[in-house]
Amino acid sequence: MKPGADVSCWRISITAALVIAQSALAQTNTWIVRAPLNIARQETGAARIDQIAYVAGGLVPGFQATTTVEAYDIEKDAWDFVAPMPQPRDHLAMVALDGKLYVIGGYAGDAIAKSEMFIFDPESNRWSLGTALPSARGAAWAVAHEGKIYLFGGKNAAGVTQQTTFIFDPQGPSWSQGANMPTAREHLNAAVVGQFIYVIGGRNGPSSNANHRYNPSDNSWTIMANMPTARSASATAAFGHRIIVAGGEVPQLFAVNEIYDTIDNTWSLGAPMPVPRHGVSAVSLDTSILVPGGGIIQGFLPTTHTDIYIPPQILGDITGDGAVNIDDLLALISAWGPCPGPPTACPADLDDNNAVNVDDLLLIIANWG
Ligand SMILES: [Ca+2]
Ligand SMILES: [Ca+2]
Repeated sequence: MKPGADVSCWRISITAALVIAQSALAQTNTWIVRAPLNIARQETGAARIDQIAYVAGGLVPGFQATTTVEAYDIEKDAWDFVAPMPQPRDHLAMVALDGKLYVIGGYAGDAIAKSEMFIFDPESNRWSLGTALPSARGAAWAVAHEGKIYLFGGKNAAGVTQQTTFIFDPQGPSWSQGANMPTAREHLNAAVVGQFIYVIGGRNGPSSNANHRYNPSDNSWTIMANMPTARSASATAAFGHRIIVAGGEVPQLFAVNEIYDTIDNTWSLGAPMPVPRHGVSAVSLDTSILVPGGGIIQGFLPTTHTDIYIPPQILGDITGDGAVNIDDLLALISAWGPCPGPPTACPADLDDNNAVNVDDLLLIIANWG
């Protein structure tokens, strides 16, 4: 290998990153239509492994629960089917952990909570049976965090809304119980930011505006700033240190998109959903949030419509991934010097003085995180 070959490679990848960043930054706080699902569905589960986002189960036309699973190639903007689940499920909880998908609980078109766990291995395109929940749950929500799965709330097999926190350790494999949520909720959402899990919205009859922070390290709950608009079954995903909560239902279908800043403990408004939906599981991509399908009226009317939301830019985030970190520092260094001028964009010029210099470096440092 010639000396300097690595450097030129590095330059090419940084240039590619900047091109992506420029196209992303050209339109932030916006929704963009993506390839539709093959099957209209709502009350799904969704999760991402590497460059593939998966959408499993849900209610499909005819009010049937489905076994089907669709895989979205993020780079190609294309959907394809993978092996179906062993049993139909809607209102399921789903996470990705260590390269596998975990489907937990849910209904089977009957609104009666189930306890089974199904595990999908993308390498073999096969599903297997995991460790069942200690108690059946439907319309619960699960997240993966530091090698474990946390499942919050939902309804039990008798249809009673729960306050429970169940914790799955795949090393056991075993379920244990954590501290109860401050309030019982189903059709709720949760997202992980840093060391905390934020459990937001949901309902127990009327919708809730609760925003409760769970600390897995000491099994404690903290009540955070309420979501401005009480909603359930929203499209919810973490993006850097912010959490996007878009759409939802009860007592109506909502288009509102509210963004929670976990650092400031404040909420702000994002661009509303152009196609308002509920019962939709969102997936964080690198510079956007994928929102596949969902219900387009309150209650039941599933769609194939899929879009992405690009959150508002935060100062210092040149690469558009929602965080200010080493990627942004590298982008700044590669763009160092005078801006090329129109029509070439200069996203690393954070203070808009037509040069990428120490002022911009200081802005990155000031907004680090
Ligand atoms: Ca960044
Ligand atoms: Ca500048």
